[in-house]
Amino acid sequence: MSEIPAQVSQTFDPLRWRTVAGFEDLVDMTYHRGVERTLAADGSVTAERDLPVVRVAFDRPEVRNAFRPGTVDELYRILDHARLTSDVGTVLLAGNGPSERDGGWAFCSGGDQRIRGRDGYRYAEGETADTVDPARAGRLHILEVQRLIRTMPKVVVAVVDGWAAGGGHSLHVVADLSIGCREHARFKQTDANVGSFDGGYGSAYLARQIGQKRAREIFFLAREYSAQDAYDWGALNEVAEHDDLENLALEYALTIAQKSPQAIRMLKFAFNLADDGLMGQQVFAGEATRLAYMTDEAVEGRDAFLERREPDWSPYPYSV
Ligand code: S0N
Repeated sequence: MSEIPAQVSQTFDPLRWRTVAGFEDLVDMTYHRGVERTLAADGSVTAERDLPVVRVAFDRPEVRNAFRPGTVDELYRILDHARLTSDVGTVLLAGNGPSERDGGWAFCSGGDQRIRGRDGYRYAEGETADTVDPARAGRLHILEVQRLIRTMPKVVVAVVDGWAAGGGHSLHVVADLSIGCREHARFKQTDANVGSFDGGYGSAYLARQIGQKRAREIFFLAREYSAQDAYDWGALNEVAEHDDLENLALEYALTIAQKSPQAIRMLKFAFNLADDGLMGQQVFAGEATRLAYMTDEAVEGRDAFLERREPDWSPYPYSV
């Protein structure tokens, strides 16, 4: 039986999660695996089973969950672990909160502006242009995270419980599904306010979702929008009351878990294909090749090579 984890967010129910082993060193993020625990009358845990879902959350509520390079490193590491965990089908991406200082809620407010230099982001506060590792400064590696979300064979759900601003807004856009809290979720694309611009998924893919005029308005005017606005425009799958948001996210994960993993994976990559160009085709085709390797026809090709003979394709028709 796993230990009941620490309370990482006001909306986090520790009884429904366990800390993922090997990630005890996280500083800016939290990472939990969903569990179903059975309790005795005295509250002790009598049984436990893993659920096919993980919760990945920004844990810098004092800066509205802004990310610095170390945050992005942790996020990438967690997502890659989730990608490789074969009994996890859904990844919930959230923000812990509220801020102890002012009670504000955030999903993520994008790049940490306090450590942005002319040559990119400092790895940590206090780092200078002389001490920064040039291999890390200026790396837009949040874009690597976006690509991982896009190509991982799992459903990524943005659970927006507060501000989604700047690069945080873009993460919600790139997620497969998004749900938002009626009371606290706020959307604002501040990139142009601070001289940054996500010219990829954050903008162009947003326009695919909600149309060119509205996407341009969101970037050019940087207004504040509610969860209901985002839902009405097709940028959000569902709006939930604050107390129901995590339940709804878990319900999504458990529903997805009832579907064929292969079908979900192929559908995700099929949805991506047209917008992702040749890279989208490559990801989709990679899965098709993996399936083809399971056929007798492909086995015949491999065996013929290994046995140094001509392949016999006669059992395999051109028309099916
Ligand atoms: C989120 C906002 C709207 C919330 O407003 P609210 O509720 O009034 O709170 P505040 O009082 O403003 O904030 C509370 C405290 O949190 C700090 N803070 C908030 N956001 C950030 C942030 N992004 N960086 C650092 N600190 C932040 C506030 O300063 C305050 O602390 P105190 O009281 O101590 O000052 C509002 O906070 C807001 O507008 N935030 C800024 C949002 C923003 O502009 N984000 C950056 C946008 N750009 C990116 O994200 C780029 C992302 C990226 O990496 C990228 C992607 C593609 C291509 C290039 C890049 C790249 O730049 O590298």
